[in-house]
Amino acid sequence: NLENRQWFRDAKFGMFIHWGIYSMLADGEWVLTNKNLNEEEYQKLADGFYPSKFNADEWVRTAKDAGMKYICFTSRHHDGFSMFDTKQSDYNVVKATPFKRDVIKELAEACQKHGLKLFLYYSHIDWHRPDYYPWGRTGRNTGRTPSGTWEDYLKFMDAQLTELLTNYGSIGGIWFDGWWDKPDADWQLERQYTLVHRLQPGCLIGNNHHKAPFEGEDFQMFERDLPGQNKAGYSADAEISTLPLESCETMNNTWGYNINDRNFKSTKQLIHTLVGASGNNANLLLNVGPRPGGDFPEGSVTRLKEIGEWMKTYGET
Ligand code: FUL
Repeated sequence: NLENRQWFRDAKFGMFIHWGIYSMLADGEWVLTNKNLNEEEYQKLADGFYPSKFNADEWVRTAKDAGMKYICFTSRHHDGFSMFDTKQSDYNVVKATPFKRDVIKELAEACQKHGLKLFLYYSHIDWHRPDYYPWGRTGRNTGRTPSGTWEDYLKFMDAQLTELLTNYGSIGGIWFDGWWDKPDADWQLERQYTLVHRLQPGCLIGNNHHKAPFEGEDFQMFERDLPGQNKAGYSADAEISTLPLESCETMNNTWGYNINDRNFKSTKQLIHTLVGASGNNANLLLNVGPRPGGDFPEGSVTRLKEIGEWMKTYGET
């Protein structure tokens, strides 16, 4: 574990990937709640998910060529749709879509082949399950009727984490997110963290809660800010810990693919952010929101290429 923490510190640069059935609506990963959509209708998006251009090898090579050492992929975002083969719910990419391919399996193989580590974003929030109840601050209006218990929900997450940490070889880390939706809920994070570390002692744990880390976490992340800053407004209570640090950023404004979001930062600005993170002892996890068809938007591709050129000259290997 200490060894992996050191690996993480040295890695410096990774690729965040937000991709799910929300990508089809091309309006960011929060579209279900931001646009007050009917959740039952939203589920039907899965029927049309057939990303003919998805090529895990190409994604991973693109990251590697940009000088990145790891990838962090959304295994399940707040909409509750699993991008992997899970027995815990049929609402997943293999069962519910005509694509039927296990995206995480393909990514894990490609990462293995190219020597990058695979991290998995895992949402604590779920806007789909009726046992994610009482509803948190977000996702209240999706039209669900509550059923089941909080204990059921915790068990569901434990079972999914067990699958993720058993079926895909070595996982670099779990990037938890969403605790802040229900700060007063009994999350039993200690139990969850113990499970993760029991299954894969080397798997690093981070939790995007915008505070000092909890017991059991291995790295601390800062959403859209460098450690110590609070420009984005998430990190007011974030004390910098002695753990390895990571800052995550988008290239334009949204994480998930957004057809209207042309507000790309320049390559120069992005390199500046990377250098700034490094100077603050933090990694940069730079986001790409692939299109529904599975390819990266041009804006991202050109910037990644240019960053790669810069890394060849100035980045450490
Ligand atoms: C946030 C999420 O709510 C966003 O959708 C995104 O995944 C970002 C990295 O973390 O907390």
